[in-house]
Amino acid sequence: MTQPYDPNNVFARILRGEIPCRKVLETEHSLAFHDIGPQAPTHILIIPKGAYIGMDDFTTKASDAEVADFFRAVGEVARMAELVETGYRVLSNCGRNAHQEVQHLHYHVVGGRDLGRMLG
Ligand code: DGP
Repeated sequence: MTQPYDPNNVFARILRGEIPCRKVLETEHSLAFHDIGPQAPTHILIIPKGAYIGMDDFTTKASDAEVADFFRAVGEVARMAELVETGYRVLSNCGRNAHQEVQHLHYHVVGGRDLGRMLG
């Protein structure tokens, strides 16, 4: 059984303005801000404004407009951070095996240095 969405998770609190963040981009359905513990010179998180834990509920419950807005925001953040020419990594940890820490869907956009190879 999947867990219910916790409205008091840290990203829900950022969305409500209860916790500050260093905002990068805000769109109708998405918010992007700097990660609190950057793993590279650029480390930005993109989240949907809706209450989605991971890719499963996002892709089954969100509207087409929310999904399109979110993925466009991911691309726009990479452009805004000037990562397109040098390259960058996009990843999302979903669930227990991926060690998802915050239970609100988020994509990491990481770049600004050589990130090494991943998955072989
Ligand atoms: P993950 O393991 O994929 O669930 O990563 C969660 C990320 O969220 C992690 O890189 C650190 C970041 N994070 C946790 N709490 C906060 C916070 O209060 N503010 C910001 N900006 N980032 C946070």
